[in-house]
Amino acid sequence: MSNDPKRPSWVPEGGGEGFACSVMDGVAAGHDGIRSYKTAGKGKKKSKYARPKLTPAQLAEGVLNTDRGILGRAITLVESNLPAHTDEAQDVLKTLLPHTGKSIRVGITGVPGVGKSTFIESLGYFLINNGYKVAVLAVDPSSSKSGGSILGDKTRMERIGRDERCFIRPSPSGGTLGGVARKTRETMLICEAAGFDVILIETVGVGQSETTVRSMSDFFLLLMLAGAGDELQGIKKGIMELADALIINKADGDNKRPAEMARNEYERAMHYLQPSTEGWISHAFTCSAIKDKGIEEIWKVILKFKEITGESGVFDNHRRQQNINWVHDMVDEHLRNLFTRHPKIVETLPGIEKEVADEVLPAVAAVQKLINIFEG
Ligand SMILES: Nc1nc2c(ncn2[C@@H]2O[C@H](COP(=O)(O)OP(=O)(O)OP(=O)(O)O)[C@@H](O)[C@H]2O)c(=O)[nH]1
Ligand SMILES: [Mg+2]
Repeated sequence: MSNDPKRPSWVPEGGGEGFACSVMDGVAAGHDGIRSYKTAGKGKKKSKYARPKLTPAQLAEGVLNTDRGILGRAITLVESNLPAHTDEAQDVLKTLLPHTGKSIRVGITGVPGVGKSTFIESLGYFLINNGYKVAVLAVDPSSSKSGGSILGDKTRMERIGRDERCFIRPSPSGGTLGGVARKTRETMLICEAAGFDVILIETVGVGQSETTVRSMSDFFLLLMLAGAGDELQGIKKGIMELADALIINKADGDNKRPAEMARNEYERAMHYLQPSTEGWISHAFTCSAIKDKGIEEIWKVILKFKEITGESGVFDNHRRQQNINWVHDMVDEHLRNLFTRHPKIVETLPGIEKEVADEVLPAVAAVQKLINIFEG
């Protein structure tokens, strides 16, 4: 062994400077060279790469100037679960609120694989080439488990992914659907304040996220496939009744004719459904997201919707009602959390549940018992 601790074993003794290899001095840090949180800040001066902390006013100003870096930081702040960040995030939002609301918010749903992301990329591409600025968001309550599928889309949405006129934000991972919904809604407001005038929101996974996205969008699109069968597509009448337009995607190649037939069928079926938006009759269309066919027609439908509901006042009323519902939803969620996390409830709930399951205790009496415990 050499006495020189910096000489690797393969360098001959006395190899001197002629060898490019030598072991560098280490840094006081973890195995990856990044200072750990334990050593960080202890007697060392701050890294020159550390970003200066911005005040809520600075963040809001950056968003209003469409500074993409600051836009990302403002969104990260509203996505934070740290209680310390909540007040700051709300300060930012309060400043931005007067600058929000000028976009059209389009929700896009449909079973996995129907082509939502492809459709968003095609519509987004059409829109940026027609002078719009587009923000793409997603609501994926499972993203904390799956890693977020739209994250892959960000690289897949090649035509819009790196364009300045477009901003793509993967679904926040927030645990509960309520948490994800709050974050997406606030992100949407921040994007509007930054000047994005079309917001496209993709639902990921089948389940409750449809109604959540519906509750934050002006126009709700349901994408479907021809010949897949309603049960297979997991489409319930209720979801069709939420839609302002129904689109049969993948109307290309051999699938063109079946898609047209499916469109006719759905068009007939929709006569029997409740309209999703007052004063608007939802229709069925076909498109090929991959071939950019039928996209412009759908955009025209969305503009027509905005015009008609704007004139009748339904558009604004809808948004006002959505804001109110949002408050109620958050109160519900907060109260539910207070209840389910209450130590006495945590302690007694399993026993009471068992009594109800065993039919020893009637459900109503169980509720009364739980509320009495909760109210102490
Ligand atoms: N032939 C054809 N294929 C399409 C069309 N649109 C999407 N696809 C294909 O369908 C597959 C699924 O498309 P995505 O856009 O990822 O579908 P998605 O609905 O976003 O799927 P999830 O995010 O997993 O729910 C991909 O292989 C696309 O290339 C279309 O218009 N025609
Ligand atoms: Mg997708």
